[in-house]
Amino acid sequence: MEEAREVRTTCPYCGVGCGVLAKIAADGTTSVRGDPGHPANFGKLCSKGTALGETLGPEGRLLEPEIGGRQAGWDEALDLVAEKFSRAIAKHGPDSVAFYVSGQLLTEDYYVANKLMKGFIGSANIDTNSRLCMASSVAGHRRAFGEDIVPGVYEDFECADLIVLTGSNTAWCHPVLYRRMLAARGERGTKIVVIDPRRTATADACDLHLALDPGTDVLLFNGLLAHLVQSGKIDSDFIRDHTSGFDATAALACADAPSIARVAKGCGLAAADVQAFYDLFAETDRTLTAYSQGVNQSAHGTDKVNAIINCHLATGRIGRPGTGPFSVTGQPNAMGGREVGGLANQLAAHMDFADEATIDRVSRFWKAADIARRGGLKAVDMFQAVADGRIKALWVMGTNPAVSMPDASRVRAALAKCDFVVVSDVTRTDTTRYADVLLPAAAWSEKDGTVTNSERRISRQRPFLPAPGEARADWRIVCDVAARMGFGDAFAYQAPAEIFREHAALSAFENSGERLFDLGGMANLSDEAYSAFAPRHWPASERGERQTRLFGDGRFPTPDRRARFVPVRQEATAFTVDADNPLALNTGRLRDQWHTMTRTGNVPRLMANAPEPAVDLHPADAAARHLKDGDLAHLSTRFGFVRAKVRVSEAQRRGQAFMPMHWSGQFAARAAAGLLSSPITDPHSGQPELKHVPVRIVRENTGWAGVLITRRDLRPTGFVHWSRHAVEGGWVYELTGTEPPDQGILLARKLLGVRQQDQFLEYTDRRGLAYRAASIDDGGAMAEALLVGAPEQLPARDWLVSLLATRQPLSTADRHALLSGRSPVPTPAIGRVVCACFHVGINQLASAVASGCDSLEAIGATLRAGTNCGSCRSEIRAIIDARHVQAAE
Ligand SMILES: Nc1nc2c(c(=O)[nH]1)N[C@H]1C(S)=C(S)[C@@H](COP(=O)(O)OP(=O)(O)OC[C@H]3O[C@@H](n4cnc5c(=O)[nH]c(N)nc54)[C@H](O)[C@@H]3O)O[C@H]1N2
Ligand SMILES: Nc1nc2c(c(=O)[nH]1)N[C@H]1C(S)=C(S)[C@@H](COP(=O)(O)OP(=O)(O)OC[C@H]3O[C@@H](n4cnc5c(=O)[nH]c(N)nc54)[C@H](O)[C@@H]3O)O[C@H]1N2
Ligand code: SF4
Ligand SMILES: [Mo]
Repeated sequence: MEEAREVRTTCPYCGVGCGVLAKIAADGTTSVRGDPGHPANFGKLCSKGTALGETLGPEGRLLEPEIGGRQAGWDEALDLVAEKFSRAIAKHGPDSVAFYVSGQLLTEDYYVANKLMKGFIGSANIDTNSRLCMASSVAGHRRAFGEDIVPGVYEDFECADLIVLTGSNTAWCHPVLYRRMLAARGERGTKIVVIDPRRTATADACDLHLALDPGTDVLLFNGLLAHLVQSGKIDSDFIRDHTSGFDATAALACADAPSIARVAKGCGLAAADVQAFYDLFAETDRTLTAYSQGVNQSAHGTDKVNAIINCHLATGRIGRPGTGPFSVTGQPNAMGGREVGGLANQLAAHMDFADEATIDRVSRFWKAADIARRGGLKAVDMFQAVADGRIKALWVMGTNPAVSMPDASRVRAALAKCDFVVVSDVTRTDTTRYADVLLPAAAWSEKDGTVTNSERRISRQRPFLPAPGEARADWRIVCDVAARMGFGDAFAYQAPAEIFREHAALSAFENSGERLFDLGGMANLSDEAYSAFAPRHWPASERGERQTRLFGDGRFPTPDRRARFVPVRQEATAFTVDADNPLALNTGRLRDQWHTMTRTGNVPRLMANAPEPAVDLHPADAAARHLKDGDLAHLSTRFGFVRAKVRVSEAQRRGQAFMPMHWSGQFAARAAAGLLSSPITDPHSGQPELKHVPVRIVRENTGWAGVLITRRDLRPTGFVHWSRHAVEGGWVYELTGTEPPDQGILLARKLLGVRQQDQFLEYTDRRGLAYRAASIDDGGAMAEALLVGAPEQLPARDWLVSLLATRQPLSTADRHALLSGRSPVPTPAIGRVVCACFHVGINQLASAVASGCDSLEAIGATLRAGTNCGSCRSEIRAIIDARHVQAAE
């Protein structure tokens, strides 16, 4: 038998980039834990990272290439891809083809895809889902610093005295970094200000929450700059010695935001709160401003970024411990993608198309005769070009644009129309439906390469399982196609280490310090050293300079070495609410889900906290629409419509709604936020305004509700609304319709898969308004149950789940109970799961609080809830606080 072994790798989810130890036991079972030696997380993992071990099974994986839906061998599939791309290029030119790639590819995958498109196909039509994610930060950095640089490191969160989190739900989206800042706050009393229209879990634990009106960040930060100028809190020496453009920028800020009263009015905030924020900022030297999609995903995201950076430059708070603007990156390798030049307007290794000498440099390095000479199409424009037939062949890798692109119905129509679509993925998705050729990619546990996290730290992802079936690494697939297109010499890599060395060498090529992105010191890394590679920051140049925090010397990678102030003014969001679409729809993330749920959606404990697609509404907005918690709503914007359940929430401001971005057609009938989102983009970055679109929300008058619990993996059709969530041993399908109940019953019954040998129990009430059925397998255990009736008649899902999970023969009492639709002994349901790590429900927490647990520590000691990743701690605290309020009343 094999020995147990433990492999050091990196989490494939967010940009925190936590180290993971994957253990393969002697019997072949795998488990994961945080890597105590990794400097991003020191052993901690969040709920998603903790559940990685549950995403490794072969279920649902693509195992073989497919051509037009039939299985094919690799040679046939690769030949066809190469032929179709070559033919389109020969006939219509290089700009008739495109790659749409992902910040979840490894640097080595990304490097070869970029090299193939820009260097050898000769078009810059390679763009990435980072366009929807980090493009505004990239553009803002380049305007201010001359290069796409995040100056800070994670320790800055620990040695800051004030952390401003704007447009970032850090508690849910970068949980381990959030825990690090809270731990440090416990020691040094760091103040935290959260700027977010919603009262998020992040806002729950802050000192000051500014629930600004959507899209008004520029005004708020212009007001801050004006306040700093007016109160003499600027660092004149720093401005004089290290920056340019201050006067014009300050003048515009003062004109845009002449007084705190004007800012407060324009942002929808209380003047006292604005004043408090400005005073805190003005008085605190060690101030860090971290931002994410509330800033980037905006029609003015680049201006938002520069408005923030302006305030840091004005106070000289950059490049020193605990200071600086800090763009927290989303995907595990958003940074790596930016480094290789995977955005259509970049060329490679932080070089762009601005001058011939640069293009010539990259061309000589790659020995590429036909290098692209100008930028290519950015994501939204790329899909437009697919729609209008300019792009004849498209290759999508590691992203799910049919769900995640704004105006997703148009994107779907474009994919359907495109002559030739290739999709590389690990599983079937809404996008793979449009694939002419489907290529099975190796997944996280099988992949070998590097990723860069938010703090410019490169870590290794190492394989610890063999790829199932015929799945192959993305870099190899790209190289195999390149070879078939006639570029074999330039893509003759045998291993990712070779690609990494070349990438490092390119970053150092003819670079005597003009480009800070320099990995020259790693250009000669041996295979052994690559294999053993420990996490490290860049730059890491050949000259041996090792820097962690950047810009400490006050020198910036602009031609005059000065940072640039960028004058910006507040502009309106692309669309404003009106009588037709009276609410502002905001979209974003949930704690336990990752994007389009292709991995996290299959893990029961990650589905438990928010099992159904829902839209959050302020109580008054819900009441005005006669909507209560759990009702089905119809949401429509000028781009499309979806349906989702209503969640009434005090965390929403009036007039605003929030919908998670996660639900695809694999998990619900029609609940993808992308169908509603606006494709209007920022003029500088091309990033769409995913955080704001006017929406109309009305009640859907449902006639019936049903729940199907089953071992089978189904995609229901014909229902007005359905959604499903993974549970122990199978799936729960929530069904709803607008038909009368008897028709609903007929429709729902079609889902029942009764095998001959199964026993089948069935009950219809006299009036035909309720229906219950269960099928019992050969061993007497419940294989499936369907219950239809009025929503309040349906039993607690926990009970049904426990019946499915046991796989034990059903007792007579259980059978009766199933037919009567009521649990036999009313077992106290644990309720909605709050702590995903230890599966602790809200009812358990409430009763623990009622019986005296009045602190997080006491809850942790009793139920373990909140003691692992900690991302549920704010919710637990809210339950404790609610009890205190009750007690006081
Ligand atoms: N659990 C989980 N974590 C993730 C991911 C995931 O899918 N799930 N994805 C990863 C990725 S790729 C990314 S990009 C990051 C995203 O991480 P975040 O940006 O933190 O997450 P979001 O929920 O998209 O949006 C953040 C907040 O912006 C707020 N916001 C909306 N409009 C405005 C505005 O006009 N101004 C301001 N100041 N705020 C506004 C929203 O209310 C929301 O709370 O998360 C990463 N981490
Ligand atoms: N409305 C709205 N839309 C949004 C956002 C929002 O906030 N609101 N956020 C945007 C942001 S910031 C982002 S980053 C995007 C994310 O959107 P997507 O990138 O579309 O989301 P994922 O579900 O992460 O898609 C990754 C795909 O790659 C597959 N995959 C996983 N590993 C591998 C691999 O190793 N190789 C290959 N070839 N495939 C792999 C997965 O199965 C999955 O299908 O969504 C954007 N869209
Ligand atoms: S915070 Fe969570 S999702 Fe992000 S890298 Fe760490 S474990 Fe993975
Ligand atoms: Mo992202």
